Amino acid sequence: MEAAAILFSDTVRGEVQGDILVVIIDNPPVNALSADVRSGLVAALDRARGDAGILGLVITGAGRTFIGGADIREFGQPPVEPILPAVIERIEDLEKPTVAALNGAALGGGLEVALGCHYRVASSAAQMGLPEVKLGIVPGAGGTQRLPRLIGIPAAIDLIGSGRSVKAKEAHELGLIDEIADAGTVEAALAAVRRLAGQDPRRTGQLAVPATDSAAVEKAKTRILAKARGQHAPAQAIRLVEAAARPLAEGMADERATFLKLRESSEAAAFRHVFFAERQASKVEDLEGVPPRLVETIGIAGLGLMGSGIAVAALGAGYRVIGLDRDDEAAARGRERILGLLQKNLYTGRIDQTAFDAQENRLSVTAADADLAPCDLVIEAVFDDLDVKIDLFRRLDKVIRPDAILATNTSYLNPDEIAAATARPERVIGLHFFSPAHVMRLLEVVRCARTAPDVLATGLAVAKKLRKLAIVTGVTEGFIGNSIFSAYRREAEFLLEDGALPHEIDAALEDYGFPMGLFAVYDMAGLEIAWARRKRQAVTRDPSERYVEIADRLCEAGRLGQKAGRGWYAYPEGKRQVDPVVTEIIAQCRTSKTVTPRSFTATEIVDRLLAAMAAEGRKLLEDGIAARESDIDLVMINGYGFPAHKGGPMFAAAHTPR
Ligand code: T1G
Repeated sequence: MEAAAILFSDTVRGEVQGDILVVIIDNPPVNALSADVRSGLVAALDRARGDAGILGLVITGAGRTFIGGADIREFGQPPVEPILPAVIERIEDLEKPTVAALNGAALGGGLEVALGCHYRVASSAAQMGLPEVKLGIVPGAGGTQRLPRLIGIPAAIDLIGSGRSVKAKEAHELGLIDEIADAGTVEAALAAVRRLAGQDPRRTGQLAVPATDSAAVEKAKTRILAKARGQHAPAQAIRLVEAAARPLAEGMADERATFLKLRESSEAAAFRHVFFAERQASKVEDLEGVPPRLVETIGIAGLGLMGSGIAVAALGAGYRVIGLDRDDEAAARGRERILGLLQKNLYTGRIDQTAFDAQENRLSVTAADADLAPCDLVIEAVFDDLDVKIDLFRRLDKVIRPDAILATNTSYLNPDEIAAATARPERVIGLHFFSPAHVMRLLEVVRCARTAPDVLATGLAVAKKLRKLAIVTGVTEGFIGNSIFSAYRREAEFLLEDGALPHEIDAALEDYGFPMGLFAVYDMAGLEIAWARRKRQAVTRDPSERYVEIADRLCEAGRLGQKAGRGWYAYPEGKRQVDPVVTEIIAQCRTSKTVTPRSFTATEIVDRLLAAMAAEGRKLLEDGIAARESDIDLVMINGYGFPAHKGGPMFAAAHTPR
């Protein structure tokens, strides 16, 4: 087979294979649809149309990605011709069969290019989706109009409204792709071109939208809107998909106008901030070029809720796991807990039987410290008590290899003190997981006073493999997340004393986009642990510091949260309700401090909470605990329910219109 290379632009080249033109998009790192790619595609299409010797076209991507979408760096700049919808229209209009060979991720504009093709072949590892709502926008190049024509309105609402991506198997079942090609996507696409040659191209834009029953549409809509919490893009995406059964040009014009409008929105700006913040977070000062140590076996000391979650995350990432607990019985219970979580993953289809078996095989548990000797990294997840942790680290320090790493999962203790108890403090790091550890994406990686650079680099490499979002933090009580959370909590209690009621604060927060208000969260988590902490701290508390006693009064009255049937709210028949008794307790506390309550608007409430978080954030930056504002934003979004579409507390406090 002859293969002559043709350059259509700097980032698009072609190879003629027999009588088929294979167009390769080569724009590292993710083949984003920059202006150069778009003009290269147009040149390739012109060539295909004008050359009678060309039977048809295959479009594919170089490297691991098909096309990662529009070039996000071009957002906020004036559009450059040729614009993507026009390029895709040309693909669809071509008289010769055009087949997308999805060698890897086809996202956003990338999937829209594929939708414009006449046939789609994907490798089984390829991932497809329209994640635009996660950037605060709707697809801008026909996604909302072509996708429902292929997979129907309810499925399109689900995919576009949630922004989730699907693997080839699901995409095939939905009708999004025509074929899965395990060996050689391009070869399968070439074969498809040959099969399709001479037939009328199946143009997605000309297909009728499949008829659907309105109940299915309503169900899909309700599910998406329930999670949208104040975002605009999902509702707009749904509106466009629902209206897809009209002439394509009309739908495209509506989509484009909506896309351009949303692109200028504060929601989109916040999401773009989050997108780039995530890419920034992995860039850590002084670590450039520092190679991580090899980690294959992870020890987990303490197999309670947290330890088991960490174990499941580690097994899922391919690590060998050795779990350690107090005695044989506790170790066996830990093993059961871990297997229970794996089983759940199996039932819900997150893993298949083969993966389950492999993960089970990589797990062992023990009650003997010495069995952790083969570990490259040991993560402790025992009770958050300094003496307990120091004792454990001393023991582990003796049994593991000198080059193995010791990590503590403490939330509030000082890891430097734990490190100091070992013979090699430079190998100690903090890995602060969030519960449930196999689900929550955030991982605070704590750089202790003496942590060696390659130990920190290893922490980050392991986090990446665990598919966690790692944020590096210095040592301070509560690290980044709990420091900001404490400031937020303190301010919320000041607000209570000043005149706001718990349900007013919660409503303001939920309206702003938090999944749940602060006081409802307290009730769900239970008030006892924080109460015990406050009692411990009482002796050292500065008496001149403002202290709100309302929570203490509630606890003393046995209002320990939802499990106790009452807390900040009452729970008759399990339903959360405002409780006049709580209102009365709050009123008494105000009177005893001679506070004259005033009322607060929702905006005032949110502004005060944001200001408190931002002030604490600035302190963390000044003290060198956090490296950049955007790291703080990511911690609060991924660990504490701060709405991503507001960009995080630092971004929001800086961008809130006054
Ligand atoms: N534009 C520009 N840069 C991008 C990019 C994009 N779309 N996607 C990734 N990058 C950069 C990223 O910043 C990083 O850079 C590097 O690529 C590697 O990324 C008209 C409007 C494709 C699955 O939302 O999901 O199309 O930090 O570490 O793990 O309707 O990147 O190295 O300098 O994430 O291999 C929709 C987002 C756009 C896709 C690859 N597209 N990207 O994962 O690499 S909107 C997205 C991803 C759109 C149209 C609309 C992933 C990936 P640096 P990475 P990866």
